[in-house]
Amino acid sequence: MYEGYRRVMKLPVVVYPDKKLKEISKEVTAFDTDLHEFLDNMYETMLESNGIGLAAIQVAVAKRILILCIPDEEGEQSKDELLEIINPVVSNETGTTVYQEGCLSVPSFYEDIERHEKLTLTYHDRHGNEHVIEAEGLTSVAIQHEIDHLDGKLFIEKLPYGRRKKFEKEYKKLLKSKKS
Ligand code: Y12
Ligand code: CO
Repeated sequence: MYEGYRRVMKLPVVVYPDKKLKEISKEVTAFDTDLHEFLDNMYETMLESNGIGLAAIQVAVAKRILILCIPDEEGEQSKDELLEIINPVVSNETGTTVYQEGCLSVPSFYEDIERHEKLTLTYHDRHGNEHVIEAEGLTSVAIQHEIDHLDGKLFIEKLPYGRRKKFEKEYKKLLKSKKS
Protein backbone atom coordinates (compact mmCIF):
# COMPACT_ATOMS: atom_id res chain seq x y z
CA MET A 1 0.00 0.00 0.00
CA TYR A 2 1.07 3.61 -0.63
CA GLU A 3 2.84 4.62 2.62
CA GLY A 4 1.71 8.25 2.61
CA TYR A 5 -1.98 7.25 2.80
CA ARG A 6 -3.65 7.43 6.19
CA ARG A 7 -7.35 7.40 6.98
CA VAL A 8 -8.78 10.10 9.23
CA MET A 9 -10.39 8.49 12.28
CA LYS A 10 -12.91 9.44 14.94
CA LEU A 11 -11.19 8.74 18.28
CA PRO A 12 -12.91 7.51 21.48
CA VAL A 13 -13.65 10.38 23.91
CA VAL A 14 -12.61 9.93 27.56
CA VAL A 15 -15.58 10.56 29.85
CA TYR A 16 -15.81 11.81 33.48
CA PRO A 17 -15.04 10.35 36.07
CA ASP A 18 -12.08 8.77 34.20
CA LYS A 19 -8.87 9.76 36.08
CA LYS A 20 -7.12 10.37 32.76
CA LEU A 21 -8.88 13.75 32.64
CA LYS A 22 -6.86 14.83 35.72
CA GLU A 23 -3.49 14.45 33.96
CA ILE A 24 -1.36 17.55 33.30
CA SER A 25 -0.54 17.65 29.59
CA LYS A 26 3.03 18.15 28.34
CA GLU A 27 4.40 20.68 25.84
CA VAL A 28 4.61 19.62 22.19
CA THR A 29 8.19 19.55 20.87
CA ALA A 30 7.78 17.87 17.44
CA PHE A 31 5.71 19.62 14.73
CA ASP A 32 5.78 16.64 12.39
CA THR A 33 3.43 14.50 10.27
CA ASP A 34 2.38 12.46 13.35
CA LEU A 35 1.15 15.71 14.93
CA HIS A 36 -0.68 16.66 11.70
CA GLU A 37 -2.38 13.26 11.54
CA PHE A 38 -3.40 13.56 15.20
CA LEU A 39 -4.85 17.07 14.62
CA ASP A 40 -6.87 15.75 11.66
CA ASN A 41 -8.22 12.96 13.87
CA MET A 42 -9.09 15.45 16.62
CA TYR A 43 -11.04 17.56 14.11
CA GLU A 44 -12.94 14.50 12.86
CA THR A 45 -13.73 13.50 16.47
CA MET A 46 -14.96 16.98 17.40
CA LEU A 47 -17.11 17.34 14.30
CA GLU A 48 -18.64 13.85 14.52
CA SER A 49 -19.46 14.50 18.20
CA ASN A 50 -21.10 17.90 17.53
CA GLY A 51 -18.45 19.72 19.56
CA ILE A 52 -17.00 23.20 19.15
CA GLY A 53 -13.82 22.50 21.11
CA LEU A 54 -11.64 19.55 22.06
CA ALA A 55 -8.43 19.10 24.07
CA ALA A 56 -5.99 16.26 23.33
CA ILE A 57 -6.42 14.75 26.82
CA GLN A 58 -10.10 14.15 25.95
CA VAL A 59 -8.88 11.56 23.46
CA ALA A 60 -6.30 10.23 25.98
CA VAL A 61 -3.24 12.11 24.65
CA ALA A 62 -1.55 14.21 27.37
CA LYS A 63 -0.12 16.91 25.08
CA ARG A 64 -0.79 20.66 25.14
CA ILE A 65 -3.01 20.67 22.07
CA LEU A 66 -6.54 21.96 21.64
CA ILE A 67 -8.79 22.73 18.71
CA LEU A 68 -11.72 25.12 18.41
CA CYS A 69 -14.27 25.71 15.68
CA ILE A 70 -16.66 28.40 16.82
CA PRO A 71 -19.95 28.56 14.85
CA ASP A 72 -21.00 31.79 13.08
CA GLU A 73 -24.19 33.76 13.89
CA GLU A 74 -26.26 31.23 11.89
CA GLY A 75 -24.79 28.39 13.97
CA GLU A 76 -22.75 27.09 11.01
CA GLN A 77 -19.27 25.67 11.62
CA SER A 78 -16.70 26.21 8.88
CA LYS A 79 -13.26 24.57 8.71
CA ASP A 80 -11.93 28.02 7.67
CA GLU A 81 -12.58 29.10 11.26
CA LEU A 82 -10.74 26.11 12.78
CA LEU A 83 -8.07 27.07 15.31
CA GLU A 84 -5.37 24.48 16.02
CA ILE A 85 -3.73 25.68 19.21
CA ILE A 86 -0.49 24.15 20.45
CA ASN A 87 1.40 25.10 23.64
CA PRO A 88 -1.03 27.94 24.49
CA VAL A 89 -0.15 30.78 26.86
CA VAL A 90 -2.83 33.21 28.09
CA SER A 91 -2.16 36.78 29.25
CA ASN A 92 -3.95 40.13 29.75
CA GLU A 93 -7.19 38.56 31.02
CA THR A 94 -9.87 41.22 31.60
CA GLY A 95 -13.52 41.39 32.64
CA THR A 96 -15.93 38.61 33.51
CA THR A 97 -18.65 36.85 31.54
CA VAL A 98 -21.03 33.94 32.10
CA TYR A 99 -21.69 31.27 29.45
CA GLN A 100 -23.55 28.01 29.56
CA GLU A 101 -20.75 25.49 29.03
CA GLY A 102 -20.85 21.90 27.88
CA CYS A 103 -18.11 19.32 27.47
CA LEU A 104 -17.85 16.16 25.37
CA SER A 105 -16.24 14.49 28.43
CA VAL A 106 -19.27 15.33 30.60
CA PRO A 107 -22.09 14.40 28.20
CA SER A 108 -25.60 15.83 28.62
CA PHE A 109 -24.67 18.48 31.22
CA TYR A 110 -24.62 22.22 30.65
CA GLU A 111 -23.87 24.71 33.43
CA ASP A 112 -23.41 28.48 33.71
CA ILE A 113 -19.74 29.21 34.40
CA GLU A 114 -18.04 32.56 35.05
CA ARG A 115 -14.78 33.26 33.21
CA HIS A 116 -12.71 36.16 31.89
CA GLU A 117 -14.39 38.11 29.08
CA LYS A 118 -11.24 38.93 27.09
CA LEU A 119 -7.69 37.60 26.85
CA THR A 120 -4.55 37.48 24.73
CA LEU A 121 -3.52 34.05 23.47
CA THR A 122 -0.04 33.13 22.27
CA TYR A 123 0.23 29.71 20.63
CA HIS A 124 1.89 27.64 17.92
CA ASP A 125 0.17 26.22 14.84
CA ARG A 126 0.76 22.73 13.37
CA HIS A 127 3.95 23.95 11.65
CA GLY A 128 5.42 25.45 14.83
CA ASN A 129 4.75 29.07 13.79
CA GLU A 130 3.89 31.41 16.68
CA HIS A 131 0.64 33.43 16.66
CA VAL A 132 -0.81 36.04 19.01
CA ILE A 133 -4.56 36.71 18.99
CA GLU A 134 -7.02 38.72 21.06
CA ALA A 135 -10.11 36.70 22.00
CA GLU A 136 -13.45 37.65 23.52
CA GLY A 137 -16.92 36.18 24.05
CA LEU A 138 -17.42 32.49 23.27
CA THR A 139 -13.92 32.14 21.74
CA SER A 140 -12.33 33.43 24.96
CA VAL A 141 -14.55 31.20 27.12
CA ALA A 142 -13.85 28.10 25.01
CA ILE A 143 -10.08 28.79 25.10
CA GLN A 144 -10.22 28.96 28.93
CA HIS A 145 -12.36 25.79 29.08
CA GLU A 146 -9.94 23.85 26.85
CA ILE A 147 -6.76 25.12 28.57
CA ASP A 148 -8.27 23.94 31.88
CA HIS A 149 -8.36 20.43 30.31
CA LEU A 150 -4.59 20.70 29.62
CA ASP A 151 -4.16 21.41 33.35
CA GLY A 152 -6.32 18.44 34.39
CA LYS A 153 -9.37 20.54 35.29
CA LEU A 154 -13.04 20.28 34.27
CA PHE A 155 -15.70 23.00 34.19
CA ILE A 156 -17.77 21.17 36.84
CA GLU A 157 -14.97 21.92 39.36
CA LYS A 158 -15.96 25.59 39.10
CA LEU A 159 -19.51 24.92 40.29
CA PRO A 160 -20.53 26.05 43.79
CA TYR A 161 -20.83 23.21 46.37
CA GLY A 162 -24.61 22.72 46.10
CA ARG A 163 -24.69 22.65 42.31
CA ARG A 164 -21.72 20.27 42.19
CA LYS A 165 -23.50 17.86 44.61
CA LYS A 166 -26.66 17.97 42.45
CA PHE A 167 -24.58 17.37 39.33
CA GLU A 168 -22.81 14.33 40.86
CA LYS A 169 -26.15 12.78 41.86
CA GLU A 170 -27.75 13.31 38.45
CA TYR A 171 -24.61 12.22 36.56
CA LYS A 172 -24.40 8.96 38.55
CA LYS A 173 -28.04 8.28 37.65
CA LEU A 174 -27.32 8.98 33.98
CA LEU A 175 -24.29 6.64 33.90
CA LYS A 176 -26.37 3.90 35.58
CA SER A 177 -29.19 4.30 33.04
CA LYS A 178 -26.68 4.11 30.17
CA LYS A 179 -25.28 0.80 31.54
CA SER A 180 -28.66 -0.92 31.76
C1 Y12 B 1 -19.09 26.91 25.93
C2 Y12 B 1 -19.45 25.90 25.12
C3 Y12 B 1 -18.56 24.89 24.81
C4 Y12 B 1 -17.27 24.92 25.33
C5 Y12 B 1 -16.22 23.88 25.10
C6 Y12 B 1 -16.45 22.87 24.05
N1 Y12 B 1 -17.53 21.97 24.39
C7 Y12 B 1 -18.20 21.27 23.46
O1 Y12 B 1 -17.87 21.34 22.31
C8 Y12 B 1 -19.32 20.42 23.93
C9 Y12 B 1 -20.05 19.72 23.10
C10 Y12 B 1 -21.14 18.84 23.53
C11 Y12 B 1 -21.79 18.08 22.56
C12 Y12 B 1 -22.79 17.18 22.92
O2 Y12 B 1 -23.36 16.35 21.99
C13 Y12 B 1 -24.44 16.68 21.21
O3 Y12 B 1 -24.98 17.75 21.33
C14 Y12 B 1 -24.88 15.67 20.26
C15 Y12 B 1 -23.20 17.09 24.23
O4 Y12 B 1 -24.30 16.27 24.58
C16 Y12 B 1 -24.15 14.95 24.76
O5 Y12 B 1 -23.07 14.45 24.77
C17 Y12 B 1 -25.38 14.18 25.00
C18 Y12 B 1 -22.55 17.82 25.20
C19 Y12 B 1 -21.52 18.69 24.85
C20 Y12 B 1 -16.93 25.93 26.17
C21 Y12 B 1 -17.82 26.92 26.43
CO1 CO C 1 -14.41 20.09 27.86
